[in-house]
Amino acid sequence: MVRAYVALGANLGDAAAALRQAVEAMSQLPLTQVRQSSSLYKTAPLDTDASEASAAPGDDYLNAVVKLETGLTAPALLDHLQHIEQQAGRERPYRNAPRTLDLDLLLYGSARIESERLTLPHPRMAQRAFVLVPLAEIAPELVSAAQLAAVAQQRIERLGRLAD
Ligand code: A4P
Ligand code: MG
Repeated sequence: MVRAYVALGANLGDAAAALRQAVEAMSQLPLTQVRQSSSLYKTAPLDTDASEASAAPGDDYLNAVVKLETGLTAPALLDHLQHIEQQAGRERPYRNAPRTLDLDLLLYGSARIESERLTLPHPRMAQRAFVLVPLAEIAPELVSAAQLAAVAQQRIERLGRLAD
């Protein structure tokens, strides 16, 4: 079994419900258990296309991070995460509407992968308070004080429990 961390994000529709459903869906994946979930956080939208993280227009996001134990390979886990995203996307009101759910694989054990469809660790996680703060909540040994200080200007507010 490998320990993996997944970042969840949504900023459309009932984002809290989308994140809770995603956790439930992950708990039902083959060979996989959800071991821990962070709190739910409300976060300022970031422009992730910019070379440095900067504010973007749009609604606030809800974000969280969960810890999984899985017997799936990393590519198989990514396939399943993308399938869960697609299921949530079926509620999209029109074609090409922004996605209601984003699931990013942050870490898969100590794997380092650079393939066309999967980069591990997630290449942009260190620039994002919406990843580092919830990750630090459930895995403080994985996030340094210096990393948190580097994203301290990004707005993030803890709302409460994500799941029971
Ligand atoms: N891919 C490669 N490595 C990975 C990985 N480790 N985990 C590939 C997941 N996917 C990985 O992802 C595009 C491709 O990345 C996939 O086909 C996969 O093969 P995507 O989710 O389809 O597309 P995307 O969402 O446009 O890209 P990405 O990088 O997930 O977007 P971002 O950068 O995550 O931006 N602001 C706040 N506050 N909170 C947010 O959650 N999210 C975004 C989305 C922007 N701003 C945000 C938030
Ligand atoms: Mg993504």
